[in-house]
Amino acid sequence: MVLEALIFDVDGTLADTERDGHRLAFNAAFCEFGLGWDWDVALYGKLLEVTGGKERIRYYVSHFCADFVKPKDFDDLVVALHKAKTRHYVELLERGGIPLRNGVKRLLGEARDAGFRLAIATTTTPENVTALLRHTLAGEPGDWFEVIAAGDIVSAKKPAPDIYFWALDKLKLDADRCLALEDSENGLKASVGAGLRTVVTVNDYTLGHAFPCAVAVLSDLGEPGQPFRSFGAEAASQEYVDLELLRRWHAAS
Ligand code: XBP
Ligand code: MG
Repeated sequence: MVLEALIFDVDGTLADTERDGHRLAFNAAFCEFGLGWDWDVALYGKLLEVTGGKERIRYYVSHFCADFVKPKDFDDLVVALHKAKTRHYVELLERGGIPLRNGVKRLLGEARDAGFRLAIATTTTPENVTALLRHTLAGEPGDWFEVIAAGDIVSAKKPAPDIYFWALDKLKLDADRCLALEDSENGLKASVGAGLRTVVTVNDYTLGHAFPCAVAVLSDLGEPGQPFRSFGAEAASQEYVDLELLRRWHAAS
């Protein structure tokens, strides 16, 4: 089957956004609301088990915040907190706070030039995706990505496959003509659950995750002179991921 489209996760895959991006924005929102909550780097790693910012706040309150007495309007508080968090996060991106990961810009350029169709499937809020892409790629996000599937457009977030099914539906493509790029166990469960062959590029938070069904597990996409490390038997002969390598992995799996 011919490979026609690449579907990218955002957080951890396009850019290392969690530790020094989302985490800081959550903390800034908690501070603004006078809550005295502080998510340090290690705690945030545990909280990442739950995808979605609003869902993560609720998980924190129920599992790590025994003393907190929920106000009657707790649901509204979560929504307001998350809105403030999104504002802080977008401001951080607008200050150029987070670059794309190694090899991402190169591969996106190569794919676009070759006429590949590009899509995004992410749990994060749409404004966050727009801000990241506007500040890291030339032009508008829509010049790069034909479909942007993000946030609450599906109610079941990753590891549920729904966001990938949504993207595939908009692309009007079968899963076997696409390849997904992910960074986490939850992300891989979602993409594989939608029938997608998936390449994983890990980061500090996801290095220890299990990736049983990935077609390749790599440190990053690599660049000429900055080779990726492979955590499987895949293509150690090549130092960076290009379309040719993706086609090969796609055909072999
Ligand atoms: C991303 C997430 C998101 C972000 C925060 O997961 O889990 O929750 O951390 O985004 P994935 P929001 O990379 O698997 O899509 O606060 O905007 O929800
Ligand atoms: Mg991710």
